[in-house]
Amino acid sequence: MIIIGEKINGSIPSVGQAIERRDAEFIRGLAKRQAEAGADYLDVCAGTSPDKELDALCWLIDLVQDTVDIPLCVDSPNALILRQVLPRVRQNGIINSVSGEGDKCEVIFPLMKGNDWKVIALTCDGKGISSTAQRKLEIAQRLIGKAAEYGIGPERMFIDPLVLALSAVNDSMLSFMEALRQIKKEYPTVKTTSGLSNISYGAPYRKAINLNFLTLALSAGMDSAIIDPTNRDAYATILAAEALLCQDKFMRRYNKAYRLGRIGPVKAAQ
Ligand code: THG
Repeated sequence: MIIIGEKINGSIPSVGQAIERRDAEFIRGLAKRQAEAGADYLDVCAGTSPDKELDALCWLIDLVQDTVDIPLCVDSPNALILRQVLPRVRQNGIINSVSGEGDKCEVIFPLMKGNDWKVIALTCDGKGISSTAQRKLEIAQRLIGKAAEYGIGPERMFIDPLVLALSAVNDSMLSFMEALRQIKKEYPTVKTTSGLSNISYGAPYRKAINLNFLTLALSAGMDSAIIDPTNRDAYATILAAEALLCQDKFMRRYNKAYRLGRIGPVKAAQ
């Protein structure tokens, strides 16, 4: 599982405040802890009002890449902002995101020519968020087709089938899983991803929903997740599910994570 660390996101209140007062040490701490916990990419999202976003995102990008050596997943709802910040990113990572909405693809895909930047593509368009597996697949097909026109292969794309809240849509998980299966069947080299919090929105004891979401999504072919890698339960759930699904030969990674103290009970300080 490719882990995208979610913590550097201004929509988390404590992080939003740290960004507002340009508290570099706070953000550096988030970057270091997520890197140590095993993140493959770090999501960076300013989550501020549009007039402040460009400055805040530039500050975050410079700071995080001066602190850790792992690639970024640059997250903005605004394709024009993504285009403006990309030149200052030193290590090619993931652009988060494009979708079938407006001219996002036309702004982003040309930036991916002749390099190995990857992109997250959300399965929504001008008609809104797709709720059936069929619609999710159709939008994915359209986005993958459009990327191909710019010479971008499916192996550089992470499809995010946008899971809806279970409290609002009864079969949300089933259509999400069905979409994952169909997308992976049609495009074996494409990657799939998702955030973790939408599924449990509006439900009590969200942790139980979130952790089971991870297991079920992994079994349906999800390759990546945008999560908090310092959340030991989430990390252990991923490693356990991978071992159970025969994606971890001789449980090597599970055992190693335990030995390193990344999963399992926290040992008391000596
Ligand atoms: N898809 C894509 N990008 C995304 C999302 C997605 N970017 C933003 C979001 N969804 C993913 N990022 C977050 C960041 C923080 C939280 C949820 C989603 C969050 N964090 C709590 C906190 O830090 O306090 C709880 C963390 C925990 O569970 O341990 O709520 O869906 N492409």
